[in-house]
Parts: sequence; structure tokens; C-alpha cells
Amino acid sequence: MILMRQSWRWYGPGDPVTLDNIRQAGVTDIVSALHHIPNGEVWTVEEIQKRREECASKGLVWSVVESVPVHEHIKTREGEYLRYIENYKQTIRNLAACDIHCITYNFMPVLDWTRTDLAYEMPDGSRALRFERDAFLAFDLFILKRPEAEAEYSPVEIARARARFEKMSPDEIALITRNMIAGLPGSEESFTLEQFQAALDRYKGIGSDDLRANLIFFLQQVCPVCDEVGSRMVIHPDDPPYPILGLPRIMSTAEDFRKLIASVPNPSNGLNLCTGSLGVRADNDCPAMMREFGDRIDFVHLRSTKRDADGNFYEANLLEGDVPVYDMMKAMFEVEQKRGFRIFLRPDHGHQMCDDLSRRSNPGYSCYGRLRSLAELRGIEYAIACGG
Ligand code: DNO
Repeated sequence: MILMRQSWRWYGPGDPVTLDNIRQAGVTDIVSALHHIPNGEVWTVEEIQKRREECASKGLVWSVVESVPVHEHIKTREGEYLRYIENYKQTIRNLAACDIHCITYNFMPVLDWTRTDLAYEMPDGSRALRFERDAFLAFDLFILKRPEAEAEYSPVEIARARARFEKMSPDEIALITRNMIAGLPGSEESFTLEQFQAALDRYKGIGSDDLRANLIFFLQQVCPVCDEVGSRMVIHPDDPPYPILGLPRIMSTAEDFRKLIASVPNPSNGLNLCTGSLGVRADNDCPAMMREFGDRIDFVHLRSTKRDADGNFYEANLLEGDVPVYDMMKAMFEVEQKRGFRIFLRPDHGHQMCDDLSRRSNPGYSCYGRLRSLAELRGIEYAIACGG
């Protein structure tokens, strides 16, 4: 029987959730990245080896990279993009030389994932990450004051955002600004408001077809290297899975995945199925995606969200959100048996709960919250493996 490879994201030596904590979670594999290396530069064998050894000293294996960031110049295909692509290829080779073959990345312009509230209080007192649409629009229209914003929203939306903005205290304005642009963990970028607007402006004239063409170009360069060294690029979907701030988004639906695979059929062109990101859209069926793209999914993020009719969502307890977690695990289990391949799975964001509430942790990457999700996932897998 082929069971999942239980993994855990570790941000490196600065992560408040330590390798000693992680090994007690009972996972075997670490998901990590060399966050100290500037975007676009080569990850050397020495640096990769050092991280591998840190993990190995605790009996853990660093086997998945999340992420080798894609430099903005590659996304916009300008400036030094060819040099950055060459560097990316070298990083792929160096990772393979250290026996790391699963490479996560995303192709979201400017921002990686986005939330307005990092400490949304749940009825049980734990804290969750949340995306509140009115607050997001208030940021766009009245804090950032993005010139094109007004034309992109309806009068009703603008009125709601204004009312929301008028209720915000200076502290709340500062907080939402920080949440939006100071870079959530793993984003690798942080901005002032002016820098942020300048970064958005670099996408003027780049529509979704252009961005997709740039992604395809990038993959056409790097996938042959991956094929040669036996590695796979797994793209993380957009979070949230729709355009924001006037920026194009091209990896939000099954159709987006289909187009990407049709354009770059190399076996190394793979997917990181993130149920929390995709599940924000009611028209995304995660188990169906697992079945359709299973041959190319080497890495899964398991998390659930709860959306409402106003376009808000929060990160729910794993078994209480919109994502059909049992069906998803069942689909994954079936794919694994068919492929004879153990998919890497990590519990994605967890709530801050119990001792997490009095400890610092990277937003979403608390210790107890993720332990709770992992325990639930293990239980589901166990039941499925026993025929349930
Ligand atoms: C958020 C993460 C993302 C992810 C990147 C992958 O918690 O899932 O930041 O790591 O999008 O490139």
C-alpha cells in the first residue's frame, strides 16, 4: 500500500517552530527554502547541503523546496530575465545534485498570497487568517489609492469599502497596510506603498495571455533541465484564485492547469495542489483536479477555507470548511496506488491555538494548529487505507 509522505514546512533556523518540534510531529520530510539568498541568485551546492545536513541531524530529510522564487523580471520578461533563467537552471541542477527533486514555485505577479487579517478570532478563541473583501477594497481604493481601482469596482462595492475605511482607526490602517505589502512568510518581497505601486505599474500592458506566455517561455527553458536530472517543477495556484489589484492571474482553475500542460507537456511540468487556495472558488473541484492531474501532482497542501456570499473567506478548521477533505484524501490515495508514488503532503496553514497564542510564529505556520490538521489527515488516510 502506498501512503503519503508526511512533510512539514520549515522556514530554516529562524523559524520559531524548530526541527525538534517537527520531529515530534512524526513527519519524515521537510519542505524548506533558502530564504536568505536573494531572488534570482543561484543556490549553491554548499548552501543546499548545509540545510540538508541541519535537517539530517534531526533525522529529517529535506526533500521538497518551497519555493525557488521566480524573479519578477522573468514574469514580465524584461531586464535581466535570461540571466535569471540561467541561474534558475543552475539551482535546479544543484538541488538535484543534493537529491532534491521537487521544486515548488508560483507565477503570481508582485504578491504571493494575500490576506487582510492575520489574527481573526474564531468562536473557540483560536485565531485564523482571513480575507475580508471590503477591507481589501478599502486598502486598494483609499490607502494605496491605485489610480485604476475606482473603474474596476461597482458603485455599491465602492460605497461599502468607503464605509469600511471610515471605520478604520490609524492602527488598523497601519496593520492592514503591513499585512498587504510587508510580505507574508515565503513571499520573499516586501514594499513601501510607493514601491508597491511602482511594482504594480510594471504590469501595465501585461494581460493574462502575456503573463501565461511568459510562464510558458520560462517552463520551456527550465523543464528540459528538470527532465534531464529527474526533477519536477510544481506550480502553486494563485491565492486567492482570481485577479486582484488589476494584476493578471493565470493559475486559478483546472482550465488554467490544462492550458499549461498542453503548452509544456514535459513530464517535469507538474502541479502543487493547494486545496486552500483553489477551494476559495466554488467552481473548483479539488478531488476532481486530483484525479485529472494526478500524474503530475507530486506535492499537496491540505487546508480548508470557508467563503461567504460577499467574497470574504477565512481559513477554517480542516474538517469544517468548503473543501471536501475526505474526498480529496481518497482521490489522492487512489492516485498514489495507481502511480506507485508517495505524494508529499504537508498540513498547510493552521490556526493559532493553545500555546501558539502566546508564542510568535509565522502567520499560518503555527505549531499546534498544524499538528491538529496533520493528526486529522493521518486519521483519514488510515481509515481509507483500512478500506473506509
Ligand atoms: C503560503 C504558501 C505560498 C507558497 C508559494 C509557492 O502559505 O502556500 O506562499 O509557498 O506560493 O511558491
